[in-house]
Amino acid sequence: MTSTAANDGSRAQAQIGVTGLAVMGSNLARNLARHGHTVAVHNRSKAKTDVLIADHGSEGNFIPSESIADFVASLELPRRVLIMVKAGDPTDAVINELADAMEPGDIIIDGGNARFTDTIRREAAMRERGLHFVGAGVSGGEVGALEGPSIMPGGSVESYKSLGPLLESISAHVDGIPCCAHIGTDGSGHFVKMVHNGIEYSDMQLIGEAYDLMRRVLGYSAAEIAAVFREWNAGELESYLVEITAEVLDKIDPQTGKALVDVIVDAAEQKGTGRWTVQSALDLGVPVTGIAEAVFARALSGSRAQRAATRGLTGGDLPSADEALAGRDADAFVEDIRLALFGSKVIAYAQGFDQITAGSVEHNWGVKPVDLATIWRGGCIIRARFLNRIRDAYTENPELLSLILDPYFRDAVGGALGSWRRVVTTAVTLGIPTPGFSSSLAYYDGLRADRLPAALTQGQRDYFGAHTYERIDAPVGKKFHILWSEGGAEVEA
Ligand code: NBP
Repeated sequence: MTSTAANDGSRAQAQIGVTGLAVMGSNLARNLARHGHTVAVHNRSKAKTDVLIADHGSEGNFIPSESIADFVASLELPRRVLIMVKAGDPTDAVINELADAMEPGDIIIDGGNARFTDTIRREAAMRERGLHFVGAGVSGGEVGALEGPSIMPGGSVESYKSLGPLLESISAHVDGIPCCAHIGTDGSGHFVKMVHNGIEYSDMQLIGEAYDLMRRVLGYSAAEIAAVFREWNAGELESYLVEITAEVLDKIDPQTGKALVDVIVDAAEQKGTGRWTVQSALDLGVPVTGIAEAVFARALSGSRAQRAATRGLTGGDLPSADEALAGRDADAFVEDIRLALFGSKVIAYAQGFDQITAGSVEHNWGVKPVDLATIWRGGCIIRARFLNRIRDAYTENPELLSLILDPYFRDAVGGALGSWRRVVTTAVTLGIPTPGFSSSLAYYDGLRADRLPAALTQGQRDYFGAHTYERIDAPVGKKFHILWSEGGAEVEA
C-alpha cells in the first residue's frame, strides 16, 4: 500500500482521482487500485477517506487528501477526477470547486446518476473553461462498482482517448470485450444510462407479473416460483434479474419463518430514472409503453391511501382459476407465462433502443446501438443472455428500424404470440393486472397493423380544429381539410 498525503503538490503521481467515497465511490476507487492504478481519494468529510484507507488501503496504491487543492495536486497530467457524490446540487458544487483548482485539458468525470440535460449544461460550462467534462453512466450497483460495472461515458473523443483505457480496465468483460465504450458527446452517456434504467423498470415489472400469475392463478408458493425462475434462467431468459428473482423468492424471513416476499410491503419506490426515461420519451415522441406502464405500476402500488380505500372493490363476476385455464394444466400455463415474458421483454428492449436512436438523432450524438448491446452484456443490472442476440441484430443491420424486424426476434416474438395472448386473456378474465404484458402486446399489434384508428383521430382533429389530414391516394405531406360547417367540401390546405 502507498497512502502518502501529497500535501506539497509535488507528488503528482495518481492516474485518477475519486471524490465522493460513499459506497459507489469507494468501491470504484478500490476497483481502480486493484487494477494497478494509483488512485487519489477525497471525500468532503474526512471520515470516509480514513475508513477506506484503514479497511482497504492494502488493496493497491491510494493517495488520500483532505483538501481539494491537495487532491488535485496529487494527480498526473492531464488530471482525471471521477466525482461520485449525490446527484443534483452536490454534483454542481463539487464540479465548480474542482474546476477552480484544475487546468485546461484536465478531465472531470461525473459517474453519478445525473439527468442528461444537466450533463449537457455542465459539459458546455466546462468546455468554456477549457476542461473536458464526461458524464459517465455507471451500472451494476455497489458490487458492480467493485468487481466490474458497465460504464457508459459521454464527452469528447479526446477525453475518451485519455480516460477510456482506465475505465475499460475496471469494467466488466464479456468474451474478453470490455463493458465500456465511448457513447457520444455531452449528455449521451447519462442519456443511455437513463434508458438502461427504464428498461430495467420494465424488465422488473414483467418479472413481477409472471410471479403474480403463478401465485394467483396456479397457487404456487414463493419457493415453487423460485424454482421456475431458476429453470428459466438456464434458457433464453437467462439474466441477472431472473437470477436474483429466484434468490429473493427463496429467502425466508428470519422473524416469521415465512417467505420474505410475503412480509415486504407491496409499495414499490423509485429514485427517478424511470420517470425521466418516460418524460424524455414523451418529448421525443417515442412510445416506450412498457417502461411507462412499469413506472405507473410502481406509482399505483405506492398510492397507499387510495389503495386502502379501494381494496376489495368488485372485480365483477369472475370465474375460478380452473375455469379460466380451460383445461390447460399448470405446466402448460407456466410455459405460456415464460413466452409472454420473453415476448414482452423483447418489446421493452426494442422500445428502449428506439428511444436511444431518437435521442441520438435529436442531439446529434452518433450513438451506436451495437455498442450498447455489447457493453450491457456484463456488469449492469439488465445484463442478459439475449443481449448477444441484440448485438448480432445491430451488427447485421446498424440501421434496424425496430428490433422486432431482426429475423431472430421476429421469429421469437411470432412464436410467443399464442402463449402471450392466452396469458393476457387469462389475466383479464381473472381480474389480475398485467399492464406490462398487455401493453407490450398492444404495442406489437399496433406496429404490425395494416390500418390504425388514427385515421379517425385525424378526421376528428380536422373537424374541431381544422388540423388537416393526408390522403392515402395523395402524395405524402400534401394536406387536406373538409369545410365541415360550410357545405362539407374538401379543400387542399
Ligand atoms: P450518495 O448518493 O449517498 O452520496 C453520498 C456522497 O455524496 C458522500 O460522499 C457525501 O459526502 C457526498 N456529498 C453530498 Br451528500 N453532498 C455533498 C456536497 N455538497 N459536496 C461534496 N460532497 C457531497 O452515494 P452513493 O450511493 O455512493 O452514490 C454516488 C452516486 O452514484 C450518486 O449519484 C448515485 O445516484 C450514483 N449511483 C449509485 C448507484 C448505487 O447502486 N448506489 C449505482 C449507480 C450510480 P459526505 O460523506 O461528506 O456526506
